[in-house]
Amino acid sequence: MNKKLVSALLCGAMVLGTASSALAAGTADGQKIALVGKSAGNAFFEIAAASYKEAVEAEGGSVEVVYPETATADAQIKVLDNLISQDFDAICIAANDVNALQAKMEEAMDEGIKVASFDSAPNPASRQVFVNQAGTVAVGQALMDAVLDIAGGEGQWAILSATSQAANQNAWIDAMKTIMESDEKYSKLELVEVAYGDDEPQKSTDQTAALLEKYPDLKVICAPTTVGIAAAAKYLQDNGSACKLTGLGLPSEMLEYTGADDAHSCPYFYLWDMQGLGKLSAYATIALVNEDITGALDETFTAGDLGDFTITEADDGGTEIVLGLPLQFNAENIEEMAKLY
Ligand code: RAM
Repeated sequence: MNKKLVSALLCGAMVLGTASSALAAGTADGQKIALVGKSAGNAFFEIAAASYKEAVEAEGGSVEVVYPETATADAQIKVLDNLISQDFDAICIAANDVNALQAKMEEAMDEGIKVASFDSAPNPASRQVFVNQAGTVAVGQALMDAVLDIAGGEGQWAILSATSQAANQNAWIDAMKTIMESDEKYSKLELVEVAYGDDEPQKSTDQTAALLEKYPDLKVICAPTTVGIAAAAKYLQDNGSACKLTGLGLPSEMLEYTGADDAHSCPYFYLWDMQGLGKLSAYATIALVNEDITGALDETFTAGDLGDFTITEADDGGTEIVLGLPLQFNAENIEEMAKLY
């Protein structure tokens, strides 16, 4: 069925149904949106989804949050199959693979469903918009400089990633590698391994233990995943390891491990405004459904009280909407930030 028609009918029904009680029109009145995370049980997606839902509902729409059974493309394809057969106006997804979702995403678009993405981008042909929480190079630069600083300018370091196919982690890792090659100041750092904890706490812990065993002189682990960094932080701290940690984490999950002294495994780490990520992704999806934007370069839209955003060029040849800069969390601000997310 033609999704635009359905959406128009739904909008009409909503307006008729609420005309007497609520006269204020929301920009998402009657919109039905599905939000798909990378995997269940990850606080990162729960926090983003809560803000996303709140923003869409405040504008009169509804959101179904769906998680695949595992952090794989196959599991997301099953979810997409199911969603495409229903009457959603839009799907917003954090992709578990850059290319593997393309056929499904194209099928959704052919059905008239708007396709947005956030956090982890499927390739440009698979999406209309991508909300990037922070520029890919900006994240790579922040992490590379943290590794250099924490290692004291030299020595072995390793990456503890999520899944080997994760679009966002792989983009950050590529950015880190390019930055490391680009400046002499990183030349005394040796990246010994990229390990994968699959965004599962136990596997991430096991991978941390294996890295320490394989590389007894390891100075720093960089975990660009909230699940991986929390697992590694606990393992390193519980074992009094001399190896230090940085990466991308949720302040609430890193509170007891963050500090500049030997008692803490992580001197500092990064993330971004999580509530902002949910909200901006929500407004980008709404704008797409309303055809205020199509995802083309230089288009602009208003994301509620976050203000105006412009669609810019992404590193992968597509376009993106960047929320802001990566934020650093350290001994000074961790307590305050842990209250937020
Ligand atoms: C994990 C997920 C997510 C990533 C964060 C930093 O929660 O892999 O995609 O953005 O870490």
